[in-house]
Amino acid sequence: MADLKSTFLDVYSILKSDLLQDPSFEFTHESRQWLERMLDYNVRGGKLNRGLSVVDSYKLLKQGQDLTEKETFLSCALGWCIEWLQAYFLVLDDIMDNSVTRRGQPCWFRKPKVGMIAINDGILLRNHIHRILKKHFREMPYYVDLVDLFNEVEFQTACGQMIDLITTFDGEKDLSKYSLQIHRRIVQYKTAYYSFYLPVACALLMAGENLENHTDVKNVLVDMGIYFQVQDDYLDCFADPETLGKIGTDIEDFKCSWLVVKALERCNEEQTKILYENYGKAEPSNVAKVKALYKELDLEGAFMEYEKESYEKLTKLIEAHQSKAIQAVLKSFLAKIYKRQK
Ligand code: DMA
Ligand code: MG
Ligand code: MG
Ligand code: MG
Repeated sequence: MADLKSTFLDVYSILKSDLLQDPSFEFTHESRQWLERMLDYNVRGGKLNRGLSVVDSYKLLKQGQDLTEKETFLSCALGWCIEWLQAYFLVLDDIMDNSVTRRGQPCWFRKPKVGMIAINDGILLRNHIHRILKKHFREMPYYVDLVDLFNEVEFQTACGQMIDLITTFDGEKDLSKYSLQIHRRIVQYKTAYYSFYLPVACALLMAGENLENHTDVKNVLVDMGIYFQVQDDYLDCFADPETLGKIGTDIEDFKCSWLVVKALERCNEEQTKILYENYGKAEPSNVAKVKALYKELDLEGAFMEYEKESYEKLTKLIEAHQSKAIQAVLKSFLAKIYKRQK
C-alpha cells in the first residue's frame, strides 16, 4: 500500500511536469511557479482515495495478475484525472459554500494573493484533465469512451451542485421544502457519480469492458456514494475539525443536509420552532442552538442506525453480483468508507 502510494505520487510528478511544459502556452517563470504552487496545494494534498481506487479496482479486475509498467502508469494517470476533477470542484465549492479550511489548511481562495483568481484556477484544473487524457490515452481504443465518461460525470456533478445551491438560496430560507427525497437527489448527483462510479468506470474501460453492460455496478456505486455523502453531512457537524481537515459550514449555510432532514422528522412543535429560528444563521450562538437540538434529538444515534442499515443493504447487493472480481472491487470500496472518521 505504501508502495502503491509512492508510485502514485511519482506519476503525479510526471503529469505535473508535462503540464508545466505544455507547448500550447509560453510559460514564464512566474506563471509556471503559480501553476506549480496551485497544483501542489489543491491536487496533491487530499486523501487520494478516489485516485488510488482506480489502480486497486483495475488490479482486482485483472484477478491479481501483476500489472505491466504501462498499465500501472495508465491506471495511476486515470486516478490522477479524478483527483484533478475533485480539486476543480472543491476549489469552486469552497468559494460557493464560504468555507474556511480544507484538508487542514485554508481554502485556496482564502490564501493571500489568490482570492477570486481561484475561479480561473478551477477552470484550469478542469482543462488539465483533458490534456492528460489526450497526452496519454489518445491512442487507446477506449479513448472516446473515457472522454465521454469524464464529460458525463462532470455534467452530473455540476447539476448536483446546482440543485444543492438553488435549494439553499432561492430568495428566502424555507425549511419546509427539505425532505429525504430532495436530499437524495442532491447527493446522488453532486457526490456519488464522481466519487464512486467514476473510479470503477475508469478501471472497467481500461480492462476493455463496455460500460453499458455494467449498469448494476453503477447502481450499487451510486447507493454507496449516497451513503458516503450522508457521512459527509454527519461529520460536518459532529467530527473534530482537526481530524476532518475542514470546518463544517452546513448549519450556517442553510444546507439541505441529512441531519436537518432527520431533525425535521423528529422535532415536536417547540423544537421545530427552535430549528426555524436558528438554522442558516452565521452567529455562533444560533449554530450552538442547532447543535444542541441535534444532540437532544439523538441524531448521532439516528446516524449510527442509518450507517448500520446502509452497510447491510450494500453488502447484500454486492453479494448478489455474479462476478467475484466485481464483488471484490465493490467490497474494497465499502470497507474503505465504513465508519470513516474523515
Ligand atoms: C461537495 O459537497 C460536493 C462537491 C462536488 C465538491 P460539500 O459542499 O458537502 O463538500 P464539502 O463538505 O467537502 O465542502
Ligand atoms: Mg457544497
Ligand atoms: Mg462545501
Ligand atoms: Mg459537506
